Amino acid sequence: MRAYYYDNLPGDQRLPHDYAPTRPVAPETLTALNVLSWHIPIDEGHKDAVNAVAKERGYKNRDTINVSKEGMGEVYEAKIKGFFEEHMHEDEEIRYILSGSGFFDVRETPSDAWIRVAVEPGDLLVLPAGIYHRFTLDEKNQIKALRLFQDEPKWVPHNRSNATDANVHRLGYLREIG
Ligand code: KMT
Ligand code: NI
Repeated sequence: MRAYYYDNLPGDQRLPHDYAPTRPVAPETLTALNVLSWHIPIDEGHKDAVNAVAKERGYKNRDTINVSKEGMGEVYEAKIKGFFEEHMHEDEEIRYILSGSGFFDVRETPSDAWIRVAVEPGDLLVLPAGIYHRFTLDEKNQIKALRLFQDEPKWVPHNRSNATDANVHRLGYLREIG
């Protein structure tokens, strides 16, 4: 998956928002933020490979999410808006992309810059609990992803505020990345 600094220019969130020339983000930069990723090509073996990662990391439950007008119906516009509000979760956000594409934006610490991660089929992305992030579809307007959970999914997005800055999971995250 490709990662680069977001240009912060106003305009459609679904556009790449890449600087010209692009400002690439090295894999080590994401690792230092505890953002983990794998690429497991969608082929005959991908289910076994995803299951192996799930087993190793203790992800016991899963479902699929289809983010598209067809997949979400009436809640589509509201969901799209909600996904793009800067937020954190008290648990990891784990996605394995089955089809389509989109952008996860994660906040770099301490710069507070947005890093845009372009995901495509076969990408498995783990956002750690406590990281500030958001999601948008790209211009293709469709993504299908497997959502993996450790136990009971804790989906609640906590939009960034003074309260989330003091959240124990947020503070734990900052401690972990040093
Ligand atoms: C989320 O929590 O932001 C999402 O589930 C986005 C869609 S998954 C590709
Ligand atoms: Ni989220």
